[in-house]
Amino acid sequence: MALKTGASFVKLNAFRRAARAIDVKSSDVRKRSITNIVKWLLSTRTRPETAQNGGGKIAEFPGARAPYVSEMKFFNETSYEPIPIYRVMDNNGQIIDKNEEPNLDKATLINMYKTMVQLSHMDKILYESQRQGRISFYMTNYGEEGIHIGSASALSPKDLVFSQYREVGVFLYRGMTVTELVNQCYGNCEDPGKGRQMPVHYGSKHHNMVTISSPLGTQMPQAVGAAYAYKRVPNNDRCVICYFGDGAASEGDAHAAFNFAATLDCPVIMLCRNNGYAISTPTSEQYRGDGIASRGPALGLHTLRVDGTDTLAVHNAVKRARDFTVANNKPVLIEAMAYRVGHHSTSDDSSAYRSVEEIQKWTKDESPLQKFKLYLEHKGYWDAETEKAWSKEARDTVVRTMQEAEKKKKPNWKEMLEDVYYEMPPRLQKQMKQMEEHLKKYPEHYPLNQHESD
Ligand SMILES: Cc1ncc(C[n+]2csc(CCOP(=O)(O)OP(=O)(O)O)c2C)c(N)n1
Repeated sequence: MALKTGASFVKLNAFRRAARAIDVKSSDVRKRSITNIVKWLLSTRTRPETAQNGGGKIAEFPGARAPYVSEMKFFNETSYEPIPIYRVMDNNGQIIDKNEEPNLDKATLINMYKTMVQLSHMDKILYESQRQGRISFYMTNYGEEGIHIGSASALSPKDLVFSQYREVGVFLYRGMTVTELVNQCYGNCEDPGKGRQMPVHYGSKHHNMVTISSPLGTQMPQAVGAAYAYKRVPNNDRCVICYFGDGAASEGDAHAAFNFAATLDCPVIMLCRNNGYAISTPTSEQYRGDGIASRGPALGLHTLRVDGTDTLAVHNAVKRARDFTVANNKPVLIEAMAYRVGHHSTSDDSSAYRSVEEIQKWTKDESPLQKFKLYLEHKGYWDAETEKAWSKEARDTVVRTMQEAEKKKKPNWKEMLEDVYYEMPPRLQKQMKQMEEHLKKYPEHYPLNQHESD
């Protein structure tokens, strides 16, 4: 590769001339001369200015290898073409280029679509359950189902997932049940987190899904660190995928994660869900460059931008990224473009900062569910009858699960002080004792009958 550069061409010619001269020398002199020439050939970064390449000179500073120019020119976001958006289907679910249609069997395609529908029913019912005061908080995923299912279907179950909070479809596709997810939202005694986290902060060791952290960006350097650990395992065949939003990409941790991933050559897919908003901050106020994707090449990341409303395109992108990252131990950045159709969360009212027309524009033609359904219909795998039957079953599952979750007791209050230390330190034991006495004294103020007891 080094021989492609201008500096190396000059060296190569000089080497040829020297080699001809050496031919006529004694064997001792010849050996010394060859050693010196090889050393010189390998010393590519010793002088800033090294060679002539056409008319311009190539600078070889330790920090940059680039041509010298005498015309001053600043570079900005308009100096480059925008990174194009890869897609496979049009808005009617028709394949644009047959060569790009993924080779997925009927059962897999139907399972993908069913999971998307299940997810949207779960969103609808849990959102309403928060409005009715049954759970404390919820976040919907409308408009981003294609990113969840397209990516999850391209991964191996053994790959490790770090998510933000708006990727529950990935949990569903990897086999977490609606019951497990609803138990977490209700914080009941079957929630593995024992009710200590806010709703939607899922995690599952069994499914290789790291528990979600609220502070934005937390998962990003962690994901890179995990990928670095995988790379050190001989014959590694696993990768890490890290989901994050366009808002989270503005955190300092995002930059640290990208740079570590590139410089440490980590098998990690950094997947940005660019849904246009970070709560009320539109992307026009979030960044001035060409989205998140443009940061990839700048930092040495293999980068692709994909239509996140096209489930097949996301599938292809993540599959190719996975193959690449595992084979080469190099990170990939994928920016999946979509639109956050719902409010940010149950604590938000997006009508304060965007118009109904804007939302309609994205729900009308760009629904990932609709596009995928049309694709399945064209293939003869789905019709109005199957849609109706599955929609009912998916809805009933959530309603039934919610009713069961509600009846389950909350964890024993003592759990709030457990699980941090292997042996509870004296100060926590003291707090536990004080709380016990307090509850004995004022039982009428605490709904203890709703919690599990000792
Ligand atoms: C460090 C930190 N700062 C601020 C917040 C508050 N916060 C929660 S979600 C959010 C928006 C994140 O937007 P984005 O990453 O684009 O994801 P999206 O919600 O759009 O899926 C903000 C600012 C936080 N949780 N953590």
